[in-house]
Amino acid sequence: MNYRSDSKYIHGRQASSYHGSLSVPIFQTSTFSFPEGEEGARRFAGETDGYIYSRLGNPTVQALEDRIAAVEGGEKGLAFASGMAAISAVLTALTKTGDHILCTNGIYGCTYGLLQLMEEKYQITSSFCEMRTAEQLRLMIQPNTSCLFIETPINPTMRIIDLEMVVKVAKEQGIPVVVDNTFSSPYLQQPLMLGCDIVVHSATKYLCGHGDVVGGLAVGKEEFMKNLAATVQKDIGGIMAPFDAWLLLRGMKTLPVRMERHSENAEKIMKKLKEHPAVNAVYYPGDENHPERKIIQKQMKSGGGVISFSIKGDIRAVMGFINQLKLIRIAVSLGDAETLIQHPATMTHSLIPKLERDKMGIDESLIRLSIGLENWEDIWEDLLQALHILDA
Ligand code: LCS
Repeated sequence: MNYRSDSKYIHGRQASSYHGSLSVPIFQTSTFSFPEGEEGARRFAGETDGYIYSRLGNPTVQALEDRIAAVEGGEKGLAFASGMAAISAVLTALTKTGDHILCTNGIYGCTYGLLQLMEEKYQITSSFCEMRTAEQLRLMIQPNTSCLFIETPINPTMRIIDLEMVVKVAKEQGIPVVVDNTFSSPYLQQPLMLGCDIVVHSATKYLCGHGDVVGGLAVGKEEFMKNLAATVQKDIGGIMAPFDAWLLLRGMKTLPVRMERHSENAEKIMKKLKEHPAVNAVYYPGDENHPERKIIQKQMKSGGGVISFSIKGDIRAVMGFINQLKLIRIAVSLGDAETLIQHPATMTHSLIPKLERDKMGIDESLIRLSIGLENWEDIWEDLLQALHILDA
């Protein structure tokens, strides 16, 4: 059945056939017994299908892998222990010593850390590009560039990259495009449908939605993903546990309704923040004055739940402000039912040297807010009472 997109979050490709169980059962098992030795040998040789050992595959995890592939519009999904496990597996599969990775000018702090590690250990270099125009992108591609790594919206500056433009340039040169789709979720943006090659997710965020799982997902072409599963994933082993896969299957059923509410709430809060005298600037894809508004209208369904903003004042003012919040929790991560606030320069992106951070547009006055599912007026009232201390 070719379901409409919202239904795919609930009814994925693999209908549960386990005694009619509505939810996919949790196969909490490390291994699978073979009916006879010869069958074990056949499974290892890849001659017959069937599970062997949960690092190589597990029915609950596979149901999630099928579900994410269906909602991203890709051929095959794979689940990992974390978003970083997914990103490191994909980048390991795409590179060899001496290669180069070209990234957006702004990536999550630990992705930056991974790129540093790859350079130190395997001489795989990386550089950052604004990617505002095709010409700019072409100039930054080197003969040894083995992939493009794109965050859009970029964490935490909320700048947007034109995926259609990136795909056009990448195809001219035969370079695969990897998109970290964490901030949008497949509900707001589907990079594979725009011609990108691989999508990665920190499933910890919107896909889970309830702040109770750390997980990662990747989706791409069948051949590439099968090869990745049989090599990097199998041998490095950063796999997802069956219970986490079950929680993610559950969380994803409500992703479309949650994303609608996150976006609605965020749009209202964005407008209020923009009017407040203690706020310097607001960065949100749902803002009609966002510098990449045209691209947003082309590739995103709505602005999503993350707003970044800067306040008037130094780091002491920032800390004073966030310490004053009551409903809003000071925590990294995003995409949860609870509204969360964090300070990128000293938290999620503190690993990036200050000079680089400045180039990415992350200064000390920047604050990132992940708008939750509460009543928006409660969120705003909390922000407002804390912003008052800046006026004082
Ligand atoms: N990609 C993006 C865009 C992220 O924001 C994160 C985590 C990751 C990948 C890594 O995923 P994980 O391994 O944590 O599942 N971002 C975080 C953040 O902004 N606050 O806390 C974690």
